[in-house]
Amino acid sequence: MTGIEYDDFLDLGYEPAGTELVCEFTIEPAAGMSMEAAASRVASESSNGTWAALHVDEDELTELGAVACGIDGRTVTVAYPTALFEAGSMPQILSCIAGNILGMKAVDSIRLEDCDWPESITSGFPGPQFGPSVAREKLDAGERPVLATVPKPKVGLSTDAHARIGEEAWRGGVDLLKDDENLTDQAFNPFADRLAESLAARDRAQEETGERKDYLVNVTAETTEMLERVDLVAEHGGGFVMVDVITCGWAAVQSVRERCEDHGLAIHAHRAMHAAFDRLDHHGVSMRVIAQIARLCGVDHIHTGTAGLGKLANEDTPGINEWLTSDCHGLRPVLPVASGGLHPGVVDQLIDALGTDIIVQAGGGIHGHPDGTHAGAKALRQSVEASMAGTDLETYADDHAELATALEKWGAETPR
Ligand code: CAP
Ligand code: MG
Repeated sequence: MTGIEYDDFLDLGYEPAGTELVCEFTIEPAAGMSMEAAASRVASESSNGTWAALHVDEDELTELGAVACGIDGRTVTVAYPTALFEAGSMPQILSCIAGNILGMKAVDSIRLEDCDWPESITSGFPGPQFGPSVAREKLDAGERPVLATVPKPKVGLSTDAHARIGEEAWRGGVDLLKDDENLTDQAFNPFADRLAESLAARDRAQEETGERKDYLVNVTAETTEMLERVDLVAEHGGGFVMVDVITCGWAAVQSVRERCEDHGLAIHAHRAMHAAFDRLDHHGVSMRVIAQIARLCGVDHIHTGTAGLGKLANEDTPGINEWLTSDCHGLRPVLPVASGGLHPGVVDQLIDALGTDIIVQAGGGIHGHPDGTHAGAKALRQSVEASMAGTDLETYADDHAELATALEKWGAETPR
């Protein structure tokens, strides 16, 4: 017989094996609870332990206990054996490392900050099909950032208006039209009509500009329905789909990834609801971990923020983008998306902060242009051309009226 109790899950001298998933947590122990005691409870409750001492026949038990192997201030490091996890199942992994422990009384707060994923786990996941290569394989962006726009207002436009705005933006120099996160299949703009009309507009814009264009159509829905929408996108000659990955859930994302492999479709991940997990710096799940999960599950693009330049709160965009494009046991990289309150006047700062291997999405920053969508798209494209040429925006605006108008309206700041 072997006993299992909380203390068994703490070993500060333990060196994690290369095959183990190593997670970093920030914890605030409850009153009267030491860091060690809290750490052992985190390791126990997120693997195979519980509050009562257990006595089990070794012959009937596979040893799966995690080990709290490091404490540094309020940071706790926990190592998990691969056998604890079902290969290729993100929901099961998260039910361990981000499950009950986030609600334990033993801690006043706990945040999953980072994970070091071993190959024994990443090999069970497909990773992205394309990643940053979409810029050259599916579009003609070359070395510059890919430009995207969401028609605004975000919902309520008719299908005709949506497609018309898309065509004006594409003709103005944008590469990708993108649905908003809350636009799916509503009566005012049904999915199938929107798909067909927008792709027809895309084809006209491609004809006129000589550049490849595409559409990030939002397929978010109940999973079976979502897979049918993916098939419809392929049938209509689309090259991309968009999914609200947090609200759909990772199981659904994994199903979409499989279906997109069949059709060669790239996946744009919108992260609506991420702030419920990562907004507080002492509780929840960090955006860094959410981005890691998304890469393993196989999205090609994911929103990671604007390095503080936009309208939304973000954490550590440069650090997250670096992880998304660094080696991870051979998984393809992910193309980061900067979005939220962006306009031509901040593009130079954005590229300084995040580089050019990004998607720049501007909704209000294009459709709010005083001369309308087409001029707004041209202004955004001009701001990128200026940055790529190393010319400051003001100087470039001397010969580019659309950019000049945008700078006059918005300057180099994003209003809150
Ligand atoms: C941006 C946006 C995006 C956010 C998402 C919006 O519109 O369409 O959903 O950027 O946030 O609805 O606000 P604007 P994040 O370009 O008009 O601001 O990228 O941080 O996930
Ligand atoms: Mg949006």
